[in-house]
Amino acid sequence: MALKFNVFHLFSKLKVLVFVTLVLMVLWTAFSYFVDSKQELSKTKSMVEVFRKVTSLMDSQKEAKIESIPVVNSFQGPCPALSPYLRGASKLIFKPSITLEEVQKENPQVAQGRYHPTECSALQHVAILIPHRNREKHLLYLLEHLHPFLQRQQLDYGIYVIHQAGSTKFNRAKLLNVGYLEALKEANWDCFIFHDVDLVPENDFNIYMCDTQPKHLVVGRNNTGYRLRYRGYFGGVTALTRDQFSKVNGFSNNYWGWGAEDDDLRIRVEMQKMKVVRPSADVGRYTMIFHNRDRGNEENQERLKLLRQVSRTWKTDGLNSCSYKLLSVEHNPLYINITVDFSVQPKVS
Ligand code: UD2
Ligand code: MN
Repeated sequence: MALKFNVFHLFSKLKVLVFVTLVLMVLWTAFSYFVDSKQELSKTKSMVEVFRKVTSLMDSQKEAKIESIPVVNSFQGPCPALSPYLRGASKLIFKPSITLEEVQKENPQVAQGRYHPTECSALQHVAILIPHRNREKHLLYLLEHLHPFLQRQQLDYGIYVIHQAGSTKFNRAKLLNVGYLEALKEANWDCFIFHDVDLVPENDFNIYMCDTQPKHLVVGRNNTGYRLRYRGYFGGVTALTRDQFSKVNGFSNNYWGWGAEDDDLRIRVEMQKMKVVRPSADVGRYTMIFHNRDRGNEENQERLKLLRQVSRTWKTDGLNSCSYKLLSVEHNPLYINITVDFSVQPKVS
């Protein structure tokens, strides 16, 4: 009888124990769920915080871009030596019906003629200088192709069109000197590309950056069978750093009309013991949009005489003697337009 009672007593104790354990387990599960969700909540909160910070940073960058381009993102690394967006050779198509508005739409990231990559800091700040008068269609074709081309190269760039007003003899070289001097007033450009309005690059591996030596980018063009015209040829498109160009005192200002101003620059370069470099023939290819000789740019009869004098004249004829009457500087969406008048001497103040 006593044994029976003991067993019964033990059994009821065990039941209480099981019950208590069960209650404890339920409580523990509820407690840990509560703690977990609290942690999840704080995790989500911090993610939202990071996202908010990043977007506000991006917004402030956007604002900075509009106010004072270029912005060099100190927290970003430099762009790679070779852009991943390059495509190589391409067949160029020139649509006669193209409009400036269409080109603008295709280049939404270009503002006031300038662009810089947002994914990395560009290796060079490059000013493209285009001498111009009365070649609006050519300018449109060039802008259409050059903007995407330069963006694929991940460059921080600005396009300057230097427009000669009036109908006095055209002076390509002096316009380019003006472009250099005026562009440096608004940004600290590393590299200058002196670019004919009618030459369109065919291969984006032809990098629009400066080298340790002055660079001639036009190895060949369609209308000369893509061959170098002659040894020492330095026309069409050239790239010189700010220092290389200032070392030779820029172009001569005295070549009025067509011819030889490019040879003059080559002589200046060689006199400074610099050596012209070029891209390979398969890369340095251009299409020249067909044109006849312009009125006001007739062959310069003085050119050979001038060429013989370079060693005597280069020090006093160039950037340091380039005087001009600046008519306007307009910041258009796709390019900066500088208009100058060479027919009058500027007032000396
Ligand atoms: C060659 C050279 C060029 C220059 C010139 C002699 C090449 C590919 N180009 O060009 O760099 O040395 O001989 O001066 O070898 N322009 C106007 N409006 C005018 C006249 C000229 O905008 O009324 C500008 C325009 O940017 C043009 C450049 O000057 O591309 C050169 O003139 P060009 O195209 O008539 O001379 P071209 O093709 O013989
Ligand atoms: Mn031409």
